[in-house]
Amino acid sequence: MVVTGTEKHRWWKECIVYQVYPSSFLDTNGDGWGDVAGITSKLDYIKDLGADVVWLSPIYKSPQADMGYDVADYKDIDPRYGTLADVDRLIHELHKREMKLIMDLVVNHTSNEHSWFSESRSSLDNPRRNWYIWKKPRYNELGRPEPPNNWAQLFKSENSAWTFDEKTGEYYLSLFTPEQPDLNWENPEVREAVHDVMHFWLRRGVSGYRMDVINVISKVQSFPDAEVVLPDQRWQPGFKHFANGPRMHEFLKEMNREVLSKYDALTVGEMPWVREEDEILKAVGSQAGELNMIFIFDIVDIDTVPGRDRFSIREWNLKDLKSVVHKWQRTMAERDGWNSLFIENHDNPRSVSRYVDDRDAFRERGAKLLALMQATLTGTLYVYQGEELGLRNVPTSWGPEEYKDIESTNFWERHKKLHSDDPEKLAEGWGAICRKARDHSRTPMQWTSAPHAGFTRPDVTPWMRVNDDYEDVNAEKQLGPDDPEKVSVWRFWQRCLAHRKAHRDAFVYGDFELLDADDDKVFAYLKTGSEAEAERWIIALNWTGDNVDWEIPEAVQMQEWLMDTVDGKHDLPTLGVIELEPWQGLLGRCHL
Ligand code: ISL
Ligand code: CA
Repeated sequence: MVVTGTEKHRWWKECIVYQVYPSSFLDTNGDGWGDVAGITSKLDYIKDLGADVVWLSPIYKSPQADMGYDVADYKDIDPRYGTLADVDRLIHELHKREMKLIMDLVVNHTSNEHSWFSESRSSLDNPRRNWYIWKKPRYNELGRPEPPNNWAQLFKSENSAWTFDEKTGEYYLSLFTPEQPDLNWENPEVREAVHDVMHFWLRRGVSGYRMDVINVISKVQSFPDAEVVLPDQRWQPGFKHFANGPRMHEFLKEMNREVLSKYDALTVGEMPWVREEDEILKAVGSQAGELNMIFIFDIVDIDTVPGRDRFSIREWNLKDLKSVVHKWQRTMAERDGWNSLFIENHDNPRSVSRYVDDRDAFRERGAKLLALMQATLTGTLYVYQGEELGLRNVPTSWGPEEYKDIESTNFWERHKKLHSDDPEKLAEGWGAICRKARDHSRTPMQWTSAPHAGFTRPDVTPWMRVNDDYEDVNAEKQLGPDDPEKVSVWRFWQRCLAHRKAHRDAFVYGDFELLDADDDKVFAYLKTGSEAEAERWIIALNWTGDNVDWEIPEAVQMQEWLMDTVDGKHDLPTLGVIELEPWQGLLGRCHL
């Protein structure tokens, strides 16, 4: 059953969201950091691609312990990115282009340099003491103070998730890093302060929020010890006691009632560490009164060992991917929910390196294959900066000093300590960083073949090194004249997005039918609209580097093939077997 009626057509379902990672987008004042003015100067680039909403990773005042996901003032902009006036100008320029801005709402925690936390930690009886989660120590047999439970810190698992504060002799909860103290959402004053921040930006012209780890705002209040699942470690993953906790839905409903219901806003909640359908539908069901949609991690966690951290490696195959896509395309349709579609963001390696083959011979076809899949699935589509160019991971030749992300540096420091005498184990850990570090998607955007890819001035050193392939892989090269014999990744993305919009009934809203779930080489599916003159489309993706014979299902009445990840014109059969080239993806129109 596909969602029908007035609920069906909403702007936040049909829009294409382009995620900008501000520090790496474009530096216009020569300090080596991307800035808001740089984003404003590139709005036509984003608009011409076919995107209509820009999601900014945090630009608020921040000491940058976690690249701005540690906010020190929710109502002001960090000077490295510019000023509030720059944001007002960005909003104005977006609106002029009938585009919208959504901000990154990071309210599970603040920076330890936020004035709220400075006050809270100043004394046991400070009025803001209860804005954060403070606990008395437990004492061990030697009478030494210890953290109140055994939860591991998410970005440094050899440490406790609790940080001891000498001044008041108590611990505060800091799930991610000590510089990111968790707010106490049990306290209505905290929730009110968050609602006030949300109103502030919505009144300023922002059109919604991506909500950072919004599913960990409610913790089990007894703060119990986590089950020991890593016997060789002192601290244990505590997800069971804070992911989708007891009052999360209550807090989200209150947020919707107090703020979001007063605006026509796009809301997408980031919900790592949750898999259960029922739990997810409680947040995104159209009648839930919570969020429009969430980021589900089944695709970006496909190569991670369940329950382990990002640097654990699980080998995956095409059938895994097909079943995940099938599951959520069907579930959201049948249970009146709504999907977000993404396979790349600032927390993940580049999709062309992760899911297809980024070697020169195949990089462009692979990137186009990923574009064709995403642009034809039901849900709201998110494109991450550089994904539209087919940017790849940094080369394995780069040394550890090029990796800037706290999660990568913490992991590598620990891995070296644990395995410095075991070259094989050491190499395994380094291999995990080369495959999955968040840094891969944080290198500066590649605009031109000029020094630093035109991200900053030639005489300036960017905060992070530009990928070595920028002379070949950059926007300027891909925006050249439209050559049917050599369609760039950017051009192909532009066509996919135009097609998605022109046929939204089938692509944005349509019914998904998987063809041949057991085929481990070709990912083929049908998309069918539900309106009058509904259309049916077939998508066939050769997810291998080999030639593969693929038979068009008899039941499918082909009309014509319209898009092809392989350049040039081919008279492809509309009946029987097609020999698909490596990474060849096709989009065809069928009779109903
Ligand atoms: O990198 C991860 C842990 O392996 C991701 O799971 C990530 O930490 C998680 O999805 C939460 O991400 C969000 O919150 C973090 C911040 O570092 C990420 O950049 C943000 O997207 C803490 O604010
Ligand atoms: Ca700058």
